[in-house]
Amino acid sequence: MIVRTLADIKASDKNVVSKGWESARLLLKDDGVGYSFHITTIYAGAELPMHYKNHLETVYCISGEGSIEDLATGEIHEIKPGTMYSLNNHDRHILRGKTEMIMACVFNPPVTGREVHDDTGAYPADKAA
Ligand code: 9YT
Repeated sequence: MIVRTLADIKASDKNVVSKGWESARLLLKDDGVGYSFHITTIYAGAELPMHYKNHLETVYCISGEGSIEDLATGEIHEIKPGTMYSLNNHDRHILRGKTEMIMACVFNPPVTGREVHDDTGAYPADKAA
């Protein structure tokens, strides 16, 4: 069994800080459960173009407000506490934080550690997978 606290992860090198967001990675590939689990903070005013072409990501909004734009359709979905979105088609999107948002995120395959987005908005494929 794995038991961890958000406070401990935030104080460790598993808390990754990037432009417009930071993410406490509570479960990673090495934990061996087949996915990674993160609590991500999207900063107020952040505008984040992303395209996880090597991963599937599902996100649940715990607090805050914002939106996600589906770049394939132009559709914009409001995000508020209780909203879930799943990028089941590796969807290209822009995530916008109207306020600070706290999001629970799952990645399949799991991220391995300290990934941040590349120029295309992706994390690299895990070569060892
Ligand atoms: C919600 C989202 O995609 N945020 C970007 C960071 C990502 N969730 C991560 O690496 O934890």
